[in-house]
Amino acid sequence: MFSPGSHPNIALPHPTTGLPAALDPTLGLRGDYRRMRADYVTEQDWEGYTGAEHDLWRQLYARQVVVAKRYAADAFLTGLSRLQMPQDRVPRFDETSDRLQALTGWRIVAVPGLIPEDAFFLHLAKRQFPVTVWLRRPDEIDYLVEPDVFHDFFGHVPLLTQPVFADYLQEYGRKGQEAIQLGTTRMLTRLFWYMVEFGLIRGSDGIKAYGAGMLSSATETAFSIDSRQPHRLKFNLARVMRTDYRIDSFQQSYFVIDNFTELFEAMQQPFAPIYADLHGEDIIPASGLISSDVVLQVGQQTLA
Ligand code: HBI
Ligand code: FE
Repeated sequence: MFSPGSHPNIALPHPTTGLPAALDPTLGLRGDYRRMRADYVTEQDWEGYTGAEHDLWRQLYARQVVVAKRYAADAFLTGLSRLQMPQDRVPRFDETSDRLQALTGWRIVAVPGLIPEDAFFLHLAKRQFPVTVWLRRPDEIDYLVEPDVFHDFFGHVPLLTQPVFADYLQEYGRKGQEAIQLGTTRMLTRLFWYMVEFGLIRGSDGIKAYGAGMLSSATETAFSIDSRQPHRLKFNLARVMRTDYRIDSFQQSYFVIDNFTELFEAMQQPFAPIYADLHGEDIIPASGLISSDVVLQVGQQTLA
């Protein structure tokens, strides 16, 4: 079972066809991929959302804002208020895009759902964040296998108001094409997983959550901060790049940054030498520890 709010990694080739999942019709991705441009951008069609969908957004927002107030990084909460994200209806992307653009130069682009990695990286490199247009069904309020508009919008967009994080994510996108050429996208994807979807940051009163995967989930945010089960380790770029992850349960390790500058600076170095160094190294299991780890909390790992 996927953790609520999180999403699977589409970089994994399909076991039988070898195609990336987003290109593999047998996987039956949700979303309408017929009316879009070559770069996967589509229309949001805001008028097409039903009253029931706006109501579901309201319920999701009300629940997550309580979680966020208690557990989210200040930058996330500041972003939420700066964007004036609607609480009682699905947001119109254009409205929020204009506010976001004024703050950090990022815009939101509407996409049908999961898109291939090369397209995803290209958007990030252009300071465009792809946001899925469809909303989960009411019976999926706690359980979701692909990112929807609530995960993408509520989870990801607030931090794009944070200038350093915004620059970090653009540089991440820029490094995507090189990774594809070098065949190292798995390493880059792990960085996205742990440091965009499930990142923790030290705050003035303890560790806080900033990752979109946890902050769009009703239950993983509290788990990531309060539970004694997962490891909490100091962020180290090469270490993250060789750490396996689970898409079907809560994380077994979380990486903690001191501030977004730390992340941005790690992103400024050339990655090719790091990929080369990591080439022969073993993948570390999601619950693993290695001698060079700076361990903030050893997890009991009773979930595993
Ligand atoms: N597409 N719409 C969408 N949203 C994502 O988060 C996403 C994607 N395609 C690829 C992808 N994520 C990942 O493989 C990242 O790790 C890069
Ligand atoms: Fe996401």
